[in-house]
Amino acid sequence: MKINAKHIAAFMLSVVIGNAQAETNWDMPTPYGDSNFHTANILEFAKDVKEATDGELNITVHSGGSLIKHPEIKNSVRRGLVPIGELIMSRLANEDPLFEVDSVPFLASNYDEAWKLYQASRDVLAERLERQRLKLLFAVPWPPQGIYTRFPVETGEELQGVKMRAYNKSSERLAELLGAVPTQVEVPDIPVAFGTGRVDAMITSPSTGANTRAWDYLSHFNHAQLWLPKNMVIVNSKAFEGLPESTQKAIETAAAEAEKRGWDASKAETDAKIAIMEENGIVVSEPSDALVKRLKEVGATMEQEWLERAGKDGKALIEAYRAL
Ligand code: PCA
Repeated sequence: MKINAKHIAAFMLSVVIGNAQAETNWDMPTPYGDSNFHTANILEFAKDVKEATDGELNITVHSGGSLIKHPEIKNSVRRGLVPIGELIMSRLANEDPLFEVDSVPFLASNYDEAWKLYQASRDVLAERLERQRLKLLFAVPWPPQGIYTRFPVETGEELQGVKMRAYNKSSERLAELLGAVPTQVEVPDIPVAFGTGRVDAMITSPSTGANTRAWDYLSHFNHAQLWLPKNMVIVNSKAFEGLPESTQKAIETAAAEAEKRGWDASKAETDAKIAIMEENGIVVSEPSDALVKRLKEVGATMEQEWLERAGKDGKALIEAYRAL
């Protein structure tokens, strides 16, 4: 066969079309801002996937709830509106209490315990997600949660009647049991919520405290180390299975690396962000014996309530965790 211009044109066209078909673009909504370590980790994950697939899968991260607001992210991934997204696991507490096991006070309040709890719960959580055709790619904890106020907290009594910002069911219930008045506020809305007087205190990590410039509206941080809630990255199973096998593998490898990198980054955050808060005038303190006692009482009530909600699967999960 003689190669002529027509053949070459047809070949060029097939190359262009071939490339266009091989290249997949994914939009990925995340709830937290660019200065957050979770977002930085996810940007790196997206970069790793792109590199490993030679640009065949290009994930564009839309941080800070800019594409889809936090409360909608899970269902958007489930419905296939977007193929992949990040959210805090405990946000799914209303559909299944197992998703908030990482937010039961003092059940796992340091990194070693949090890792064990994750090991004990990962499979069952992945399986619950798979029932909704969602694949769990990786999960990374926030630093331990503490209490931010405009006054010192010595016994917990001081929190009576205080309007307290919460972000999941556990932070809401903890506030309630301490006699405070909880209000759900997403991280990007924190400065306005304080500015307009909707809230006067909050439960969150040193990370989110520093990222939202807590010193502009608060003065004290109590490093109570209540729990370490996790963010997770989920992908629509159908979208995942529609990818070539090599791309699926590349995602899984990048996810495993992101998980490890994320846990390390989270550990480094605690001290780094506490130092930034101190530099900016926040008074950081460890909880007094009286406060520990009060928080442990409230924690015991919440663990009991959680066990009642989570039934025998919850009991089995706790037993698996304690056996590790
Ligand atoms: N930051 C997020 C979740 C937990 C945390 O440390 C928040 O405050 O909403």
